[in-house]
Amino acid sequence: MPKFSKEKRERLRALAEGDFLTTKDPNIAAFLSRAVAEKAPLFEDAFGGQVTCYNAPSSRNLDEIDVALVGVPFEVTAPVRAGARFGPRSFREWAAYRGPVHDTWKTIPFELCSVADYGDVGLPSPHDVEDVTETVTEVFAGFRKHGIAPFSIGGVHTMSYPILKGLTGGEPVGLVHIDDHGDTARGVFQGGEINDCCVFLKAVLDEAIDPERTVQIGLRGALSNVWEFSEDSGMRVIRMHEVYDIGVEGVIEEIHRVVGDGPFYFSIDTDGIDAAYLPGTQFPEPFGLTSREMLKIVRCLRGMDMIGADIAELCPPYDPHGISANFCAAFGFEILCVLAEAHVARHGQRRKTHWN
Ligand SMILES: [Mn+2]
Repeated sequence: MPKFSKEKRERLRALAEGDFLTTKDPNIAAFLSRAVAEKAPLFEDAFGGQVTCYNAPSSRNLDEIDVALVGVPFEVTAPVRAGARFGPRSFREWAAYRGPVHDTWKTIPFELCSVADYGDVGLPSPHDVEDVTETVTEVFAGFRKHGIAPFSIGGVHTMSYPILKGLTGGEPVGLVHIDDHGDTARGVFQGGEINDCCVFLKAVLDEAIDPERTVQIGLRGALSNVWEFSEDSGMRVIRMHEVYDIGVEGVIEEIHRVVGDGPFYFSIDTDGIDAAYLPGTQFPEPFGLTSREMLKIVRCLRGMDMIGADIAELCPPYDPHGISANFCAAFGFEILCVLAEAHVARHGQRRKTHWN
């Protein structure tokens, strides 16, 4: 083979000039030089130092936060496998490798909003379900008061009830809910009034969510018969067998039709995802959504008025290789981008994240 021509060699060498963070995208370049100047721990020291969600700065000053990344180590009421209390810790570890720029949209949440890792909600009586519920409600009522959009990592799904109660203050919002279970069971379960199976029934009765602006996606398997309240109250329930029939495009159409332009919350139970993609969950089920279907669903929420989100039931003791936490962290970055864009659209202004 002949050697490259002089012209070709020079062109290729010119393209290779610059350093590791060089980019011709002016927005990304501006962000990166600011991040370097502020010593943001985004690209270095991935295996040491302080670990925060997406390397966001730590803060509990509610006046200076637009989007809060919050751990909720809520374990009491776990019906099957134990260990969801370690979810936030595992999530943070994997989230350190995700972001800061969306690979397709080029969204940089840190340029849009003041994003902070709030840390974990402190639970002084972690085995007392009423105390835990009250504590979580109060923290999220504080976020509401300050116009903060929270993205929470559980913890069992029971947490979404006090989160919604505090965050909405009884002004109902829509809900996009991905789950193997409907979480709308009536009555007492395993001896508890507040339990992992009645989360969204209680949220409806507290007027935190409007069932007629709610879509539940992925229901299947065990306990399928106990979610009658969902359909009876007017929720759009897309059971897994219907997802097979209408495809993810059909699911997306239904989300847009039912939730519309108004404010809504996004809640993901990790057991909604097929156990092959996400084994580390409190009660795994086969025949669920694939990781690619999940990606299409979260990306369809862009431009909608998402006021908060959570990922529940990540269970690290059953996730020895980090597959599940890695999924949650990558999926969570998609959520963070949607939340940051929605926050800017709602408030009509931007506020950058600063590391110093
Ligand atoms: Mn659930």
